[in-house]
Amino acid sequence: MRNRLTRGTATLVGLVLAGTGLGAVSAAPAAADSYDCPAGYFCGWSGEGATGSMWKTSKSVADLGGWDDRIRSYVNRTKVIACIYEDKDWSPWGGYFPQDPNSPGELTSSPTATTSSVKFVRTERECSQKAYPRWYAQTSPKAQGFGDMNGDRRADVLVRDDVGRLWFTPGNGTGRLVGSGFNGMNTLTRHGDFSRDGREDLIAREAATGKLWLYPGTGTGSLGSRRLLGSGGWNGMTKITAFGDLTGDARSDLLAVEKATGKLWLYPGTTTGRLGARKLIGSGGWNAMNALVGIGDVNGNGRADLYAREAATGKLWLYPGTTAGKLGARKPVGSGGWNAMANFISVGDFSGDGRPDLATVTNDRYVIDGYPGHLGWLVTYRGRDTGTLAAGERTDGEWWGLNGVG
Ligand SMILES: [Ca+2]
Ligand SMILES: [Ca+2]
Ligand SMILES: [Ca+2]
Ligand SMILES: [Ca+2]
Repeated sequence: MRNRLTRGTATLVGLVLAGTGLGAVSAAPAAADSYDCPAGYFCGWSGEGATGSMWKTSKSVADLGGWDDRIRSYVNRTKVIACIYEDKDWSPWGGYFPQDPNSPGELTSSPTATTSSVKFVRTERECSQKAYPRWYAQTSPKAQGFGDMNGDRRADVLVRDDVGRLWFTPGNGTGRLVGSGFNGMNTLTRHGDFSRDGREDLIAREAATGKLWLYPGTGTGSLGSRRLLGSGGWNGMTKITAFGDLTGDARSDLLAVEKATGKLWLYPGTTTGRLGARKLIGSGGWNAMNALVGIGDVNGNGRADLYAREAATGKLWLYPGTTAGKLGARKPVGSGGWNAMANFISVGDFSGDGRPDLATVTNDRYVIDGYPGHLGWLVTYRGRDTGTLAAGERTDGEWWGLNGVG
């Protein structure tokens, strides 16, 4: 999903698009000369409509030199995004336009020539910043047992970008590539250790096959060779959520809703790192919920608790895990408005007070100053000892252009 056109004008990309002459110009009908641009190149012409002399490059160029502010029409015949900047050195501040790959014959034309540098990237975010967002977390006084892939008691986030690369962000603003090809997965979830080595793992559902895969964490944020956790049929389930321990055997369990029945099932983690026979923990009605979050043990009874978002109302409910291995009477968390969240991230304690917290990323229903459209904000909620959350803090507006976080 491309976010560029739907983002509000208060965000960085919205502002720079508004300021660039190139952004207002759409692709023109084919001009014969645009076919002169070979596949694999970005080409610019001194005249509109691919007329005049042609400049071409297959590599990023920080300074167009003699071609600075001379390109009046261009085409992107590479297979990646060409960021076209008003300023030299790929500086986004003066304005830029992310040009997707063009088909032969397409081109973009403008009467003014403002291009000063060109950079090739895989994802639109990278025109202005890193492929991954900035994530910061404090060190927790105690290990939470989840949300921490490298075992430093600091909450981590896994980020999937638009081209399916997976980034490990350890909570100090940096990120590291730990995988690719994950766009074939339509569920990514993690909550503690399933493989029985004490290191947090990632669970993913493969869209094409309905298989469930375990990617064992290596304890550094990286992932080892995957192995099959569920041989098929998982496409009949929805909201697959690594959850934490509900059964009381200190092993992490998995939850999922059966689409056909709305039943909520628990798949217990076993001593061999597999999933045991499933148990019914919700007899129906769970299709009314459109997000589940394994938030951790928020009320301190040693059993994992669940947050669930009700689609019709946008309410978030706390379902406390009971010592009988079931879910107790629910109570509301906050007053609604949770449908403005695209992602819930169960990261554990990022605030450093020992209690699990919740991180969210907004969708375009998120309202700032009375106006919706503010997708891609990281909004963080500190956990309280009542199992509910403190007011959300708008933490960072640059969590856009991603394909999932967890
Ligand atoms: Ca960590
Ligand atoms: Ca593990
Ligand atoms: Ca609990
Ligand atoms: Ca906390």
